[in-house]
Amino acid sequence: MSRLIFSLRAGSWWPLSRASALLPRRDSAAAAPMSSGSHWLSSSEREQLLSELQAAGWVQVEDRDAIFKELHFKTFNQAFGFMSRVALQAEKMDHHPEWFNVYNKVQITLTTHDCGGLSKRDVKMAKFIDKITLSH
Ligand code: H2B
Repeated sequence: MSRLIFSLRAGSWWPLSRASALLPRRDSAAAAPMSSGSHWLSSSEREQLLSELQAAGWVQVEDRDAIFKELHFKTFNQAFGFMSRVALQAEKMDHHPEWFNVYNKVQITLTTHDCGGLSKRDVKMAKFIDKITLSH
């Protein structure tokens, strides 16, 4: 019985939420190149900021314009607590990491999808991540 209720409920909201999720996405995608344009890095900024990030343990991803860092925590709780803080910041910035977590390990890739490469937003997010992991 509970299975039937679940599937009826899922069936009633899922197609609707899919449909409404698609419309605003298309609108904001159209505006994205303009808003992300101001976040591009000049080549001198890029050189300077990348060397700072590399000194802090970020590495450049080989086959795409992105940076990567792997973090280890003592416990899953600490890893997940860290991810929660990053998630709140990501929502605030409207800039979301690509990440993978298993137990106490978190792998993070930062890149800006709207402009197909690294931007000031990735640098800001990387610095935020480094700031909150300093205490670990
Ligand atoms: N996150 C990342 N990493 N890159 C983006 O280009 C991006 C994002 N764009 N989060 C945002 C959301 C965009 O899709 C929304 C519509 O503002």
